[in-house]
Amino acid sequence: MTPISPQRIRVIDSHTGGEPTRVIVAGAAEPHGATMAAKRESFAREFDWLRTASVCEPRGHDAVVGAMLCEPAADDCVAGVIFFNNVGCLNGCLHGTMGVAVTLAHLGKIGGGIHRIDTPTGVVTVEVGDGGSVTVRNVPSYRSRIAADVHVDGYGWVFGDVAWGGNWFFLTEAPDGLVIAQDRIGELTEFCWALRQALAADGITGDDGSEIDHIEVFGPPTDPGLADSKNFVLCPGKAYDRSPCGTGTSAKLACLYADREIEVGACWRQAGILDSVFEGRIEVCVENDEAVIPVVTGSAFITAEAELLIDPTTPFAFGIPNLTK
Ligand code: PYC
Repeated sequence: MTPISPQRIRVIDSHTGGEPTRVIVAGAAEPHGATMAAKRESFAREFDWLRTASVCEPRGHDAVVGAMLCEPAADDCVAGVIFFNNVGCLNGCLHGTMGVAVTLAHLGKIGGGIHRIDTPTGVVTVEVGDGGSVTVRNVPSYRSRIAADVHVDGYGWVFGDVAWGGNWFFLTEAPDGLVIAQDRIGELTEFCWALRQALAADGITGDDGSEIDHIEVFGPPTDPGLADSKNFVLCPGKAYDRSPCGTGTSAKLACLYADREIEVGACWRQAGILDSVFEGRIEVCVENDEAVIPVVTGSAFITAEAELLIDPTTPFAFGIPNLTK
C-alpha cells in the first residue's frame, strides 16, 4: 500500500537522555482498529512504508524511535501512540513517551498536570515539569523468570532474569572484563546480540512465547553519587539505547522488588551508556504483589520541527529497510 502520490509528513524530533524520538504529528492517515493493539497491527500492515520512510536511512538512522500519534482507544486520553523503530513496531517505549510528552507540550496540546496517553501496552500517564523533565507512570511490570541460564557461544554460561516493563527484557550483569563504557559499545553489542540469539535458540521467552527482544546488561555506575547502576540496552534492530531505557528501568524495578531489594517509593537512579539518568520508583504493587507500577522520570528536549518530503518517483523514497534479524 505504498502511496503513489507525493507525501508531506510533519514530524517533531526530540531526544531523551540522548536517545532520539521522531513524532509524526500530521500528514499521515489514521490506523484502523478499536484498540491500540489493533491500531498497531493496522500500522504494521498498512503503513510500513511510513515507518521505513521516517526512521530508516536516508531520513533517519538505526537509533531513531518513531511515534505515530493517533486517536486514543481508551477514554480521557489526550492521544494514542504507536512506537516503531528500524525493524518494526515496539510494544512500549518510555524514552519515546517522554519525547511525545514534550512534543505535545511544544504544540500546546498539554500543559501542567497529569495526562493519559493510550499505547498498545495500556494507558500510561505523563507529567511535564520544568527544564524538560517528564514523569511517566508505566503499565504493570513484573519478573516472569528468575535466574535463567543460557549458554552463549564465546562467552559461556550467562545467568539472568526475564522481565516485562512494557517490552520483554533479559537482564544480566556484564561479563567479567566487559565494562559498560562508550569505548566498549562494539563489544557490548556483540555480547547482547549473541545472548539474544542464544535465548531464542534455547526457547527462553517472555509470557506466551513472546520473543525477548531487548537485552539489558548492568554494571557499576561511573559516579555512585549520581546513579545506582549503569546499563547498556540493545534494542530489537541491533541499535543500542542511548538513554537508560524507561521500559528497561521498569523491568529492573520489577526484579529489584521481586528480590525485595527496593521498597515501594524508594528511588532507583538508573544511568545509561551516556551516563544520562532516569529516576525510577515503584508507586504501588498490584496483582497480589506479583507486579509493580513503575514511575520513571527523565528529561526530553525538542531538537527539530520538520516536514518529510516523500516523492515516490525518487530513489529510496520509502527509506532503506533494515533487514537485521
Ligand atoms: O525507553 O523504553 C524505552 C525504550 C525502548 C526502546 C528504546 N527506548
